Amino acid sequence: MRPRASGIWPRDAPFQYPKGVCRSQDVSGVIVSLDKWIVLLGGMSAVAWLNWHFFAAARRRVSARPTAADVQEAVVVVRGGYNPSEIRVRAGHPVRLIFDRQETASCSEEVVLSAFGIRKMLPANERTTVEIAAPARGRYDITCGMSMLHGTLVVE
Ligand SMILES: [Cu+2]
Repeated sequence: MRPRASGIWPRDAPFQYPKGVCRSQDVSGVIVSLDKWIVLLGGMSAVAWLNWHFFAAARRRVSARPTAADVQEAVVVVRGGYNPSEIRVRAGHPVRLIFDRQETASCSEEVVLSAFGIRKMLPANERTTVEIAAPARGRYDITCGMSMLHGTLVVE
């Protein structure tokens, strides 16, 4: 029989773990925590992926390929921006930029390379070629007519 009224464990006291028992061994608690971790990690990777998709991927750069005629050619997809947004070419050699406009949004209907005096309409869902004879070294802006979309032609 249990000793009564010892004063150590009054009947009305709330339940307490005996000393020395680690509460983290409570299995149901661990399972709930794991669930929360999975949800949290899933959410975090979704956010990370979105950031990568919209920011890092949008900043992809590319070097123009020289063709047989020594023309450095690059295709730039125009859809909510310029992709790649940075095109690298060698100075002193002709450059051909092929703008592949895959949208009808009016913002991108015109492309401007002001440093070369180029301003050209890009018909929707068509490829439009812009040629630059022999650019000098430098970084040149590629923008839409309203200067909202931005790309860079890097000549080195
Ligand atoms: Cu625009």
